[in-house]
Amino acid sequence: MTNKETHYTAEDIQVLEGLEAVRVRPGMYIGSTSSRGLHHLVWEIVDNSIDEALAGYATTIDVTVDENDVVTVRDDGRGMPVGIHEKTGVSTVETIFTVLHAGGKFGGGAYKVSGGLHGVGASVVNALSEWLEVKVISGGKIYFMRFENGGHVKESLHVIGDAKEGESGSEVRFKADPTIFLEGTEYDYQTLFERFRQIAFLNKGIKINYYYLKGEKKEHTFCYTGGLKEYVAYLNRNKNVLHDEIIYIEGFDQETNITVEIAMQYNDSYAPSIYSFCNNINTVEGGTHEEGFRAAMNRIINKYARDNNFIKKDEESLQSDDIKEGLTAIISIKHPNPQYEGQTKGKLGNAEVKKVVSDILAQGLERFLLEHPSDAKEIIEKTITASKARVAARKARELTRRKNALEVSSLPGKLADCSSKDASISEIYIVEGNSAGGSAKQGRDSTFQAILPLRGKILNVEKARLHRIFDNAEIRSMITAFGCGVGDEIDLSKLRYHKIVIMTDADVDGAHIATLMLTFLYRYLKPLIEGGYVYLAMPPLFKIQKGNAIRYAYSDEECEEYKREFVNNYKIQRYKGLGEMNPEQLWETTLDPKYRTLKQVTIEDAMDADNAFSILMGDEVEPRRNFIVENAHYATLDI
Ligand code: TTJ
Repeated sequence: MTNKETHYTAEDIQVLEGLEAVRVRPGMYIGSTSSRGLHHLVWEIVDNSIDEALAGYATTIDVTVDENDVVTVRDDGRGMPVGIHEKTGVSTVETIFTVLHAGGKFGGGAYKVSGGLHGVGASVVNALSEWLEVKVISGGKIYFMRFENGGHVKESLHVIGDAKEGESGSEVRFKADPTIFLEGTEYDYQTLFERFRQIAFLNKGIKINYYYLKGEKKEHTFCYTGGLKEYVAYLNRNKNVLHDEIIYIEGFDQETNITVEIAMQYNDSYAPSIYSFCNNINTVEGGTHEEGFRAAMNRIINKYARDNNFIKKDEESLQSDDIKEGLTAIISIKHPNPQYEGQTKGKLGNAEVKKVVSDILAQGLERFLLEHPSDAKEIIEKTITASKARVAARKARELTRRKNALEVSSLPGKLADCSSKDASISEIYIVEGNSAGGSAKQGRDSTFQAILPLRGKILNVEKARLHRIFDNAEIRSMITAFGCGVGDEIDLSKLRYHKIVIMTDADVDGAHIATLMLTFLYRYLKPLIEGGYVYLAMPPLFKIQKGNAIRYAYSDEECEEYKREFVNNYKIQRYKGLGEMNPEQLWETTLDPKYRTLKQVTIEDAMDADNAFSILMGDEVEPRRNFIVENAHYATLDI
């Protein structure tokens, strides 16, 4: 009998109530029902195959997204258990897909590594799917089962054929429920690509075949035998590295069952790129593994510098910031029972982790420095240069503070502030150019909108040292206007505006200025981006007018649409710059909360943002040219 729909047992009803709870409050399980939540379904299913690979039983994972938004995930592991589950009385496969939080409990002893932040279980995916099918190959047989309508069993587990000799594995196919995912069920090629690449970097040797069959068919295989070493090489690919050998340290702590893996390499830039992971999840808020990393780095680098006379007895020790400068590092730990805390649950909280990471790193790093004296020399000299720059920067900062204290009002003169003192409703528009600034000042609603016009291009922060950045008048105006401080001293409770809107012309120069601005914010005011306070204004590209009817178009397509609407006898104005708009037009199109479009700037993938910045701002010409050529279609050229 395969069709169970007609008679329910008490247990069935309990199960269905569980899955129904997921459908009533999907956000509680997958964060949101936006595109982000949709992608969560894929992470959730793929995590299971990763676990099987980490347990040593699967080598290859295939992920296919087809024309109809159906996702198939397959691995060559042992196959999910097909026997009857003791507690539920139905097959373990069915249990995995119908009982909330069943994941992990059915495993053969190995802990669930990928869980943690996602870790809500395959049943949640089932609950949010139009239909879901499972295939298991094990013990010489092929098993199949199907669910429909958010997890209702349509066909319970049954044999559909014989397996090939020695073959085993698991396969899940599902179609997300469009009545749940209101932004649609279409997966983004790039989002999946980047996550699969990251998973492959973080788990050396695992092979992920990715097939994206929607539109122009694409496929890609990710497999990195060098793991984190290759990850660091990749992150540094457009930078000048200071030593050829990537520092790589791994260790396992028997007592706590924690695995630690760290790779790092210095480059000649000033910003650190340090990323930490626990169980393959990026811990964006850091935590105890990063604390352990910092402690060991500080101790061992200082010890080596002193032992080898780079720092004299009476000289100051190197600080964390000096040691971080230009360091690209990945810290990846695997923990059997991770605890996350912090605002976005992105901070690892387990106290025991600090010492485990610190001990393993200290030992490995000390050994690396001893065995690679010329690399060690490059590294220590870099950190000493950084410490000298830091002392100079401190002096420069003290200078700016004293200046501010002397002024009657510390707010910059060019700022047209808003009258509201309530930061939660206040906005500041950073506007390129004085003429646009003038229009914005006249067009705005001054109760809650402040305007800060900036002159020309702000300093290229990647190339400049910290102390020079604080000399720059434009940068100082921004910092004082925001009111929240900068760098390590940032205090978001003092932020004077909860919307910081960057408004530049919709041309190549404007895009460049916006990039410079974002670079600065990313490097020195990152919490503002992380907190979702930063936006890009989207001024229209065209005005289409017929008689009294006016339409503003924000893209070429939209312009074509309005042309069709008006048929003939219309006038088109192409805005070359914000300065061409009068105050009323600027208000209507770009400032008025009722009609404007703001694009929120996120650090969805800080690593890629970092890379784009380095390519555009760094010293290397070749990658910059390639980047611009590859992305040239994003720029709107003047007709
Ligand atoms: C657990 O321990 C006994 C042998 O099978 C192990 C297991 O469950 N392996 C496993 C599960 N491999 N792959 C999965 C799996 C794959 C996908 C795509 C989805 C799910 C929910 C599990």
